[in-house]
Amino acid sequence: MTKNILVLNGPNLNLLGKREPAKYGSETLAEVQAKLTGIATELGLTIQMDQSNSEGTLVDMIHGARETCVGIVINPGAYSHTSIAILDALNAFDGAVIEVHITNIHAREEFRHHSFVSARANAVIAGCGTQGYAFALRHIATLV
Ligand code: CA2
Repeated sequence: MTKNILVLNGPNLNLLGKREPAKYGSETLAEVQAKLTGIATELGLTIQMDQSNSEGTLVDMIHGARETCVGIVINPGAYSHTSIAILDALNAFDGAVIEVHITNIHAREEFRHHSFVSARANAVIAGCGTQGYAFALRHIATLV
């Protein structure tokens, strides 16, 4: 069976490509998904891409991945800096986890410098723009 990867995006990332292009780039989430689907095919993987603005829904999606996915690429958005619930859900997931940030969170406000999710992540990619998702997918292919 093909290895499935959950690509999960947190709050406000539905606005990608529609607002603040100087900070987050001009690619929409749908365009990112189209690119990742092509790369996944090349790598012999499939992807499921989801986004939610709600912490509980993100937790539920991570729980769902326990049955269906061998890896998770996650940009938890602002919940990176606040959510122990998302960290706990990821700790209950057995596969590989890559954390992605479009911006370099370490070059931004101090409150963005710490991510709870990083304690669980196999790797963290920050500051590569939306290309970071592709880097994450290529790396997770080496882990799963
Ligand atoms: O750099 C990242 O990917 C972040 O996870 C993005 C979050 C931010 O809270 C994190 O500190 C770093 C914010 C996502 C907001 O996404 C938007 C995209 C386009 C327009 C407006 C917001």
